[in-house]
Amino acid sequence: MASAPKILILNGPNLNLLGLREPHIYGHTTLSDIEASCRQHAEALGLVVDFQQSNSESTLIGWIHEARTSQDGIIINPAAYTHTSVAIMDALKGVALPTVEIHLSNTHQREDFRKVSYVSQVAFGVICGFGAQGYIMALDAMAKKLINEQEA
Ligand code: CA2
Repeated sequence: MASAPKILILNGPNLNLLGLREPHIYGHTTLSDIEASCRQHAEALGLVVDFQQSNSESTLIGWIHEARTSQDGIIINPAAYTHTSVAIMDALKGVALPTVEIHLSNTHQREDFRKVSYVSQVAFGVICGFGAQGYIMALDAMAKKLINEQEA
């Protein structure tokens, strides 16, 4: 890959409320804080990021489709759609880009319905329970896949 790999970072419904509500579950970091640290870390890794959030399943699917020809990988926190959306799973499968699924909380320690993820079936890795640090870990995993593994 000659130019810097491009990574789409997608955030699902209600993640725009991060840091503003329910800090006992999701912490005090806002989504803007996460975006800033992703941009800084991506630059250090030699990646370019497009960071987006939507409360609409349709909008998220549209961005996934657009990524097929414009991005090299997808990092996604599908939020509640993780547990419900066959449509997002199908879209990710359809574009066939390397995908990492992330969650701020440890979904396996929470309600039973959060233990099911449609997206995990089409992700090469899943990170959960590390808070905002999970986004940085996902960028590291993506850099290893897209840069280091090409050179090996
Ligand atoms: O732990 C995660 O990252 C989740 O994807 C967050 C989702 C939840 O439905 C998933 O099961 C796990 C919820 C995102 C909502 O974020 C809020 C943040 C502050 C206040 C209210 C909601």
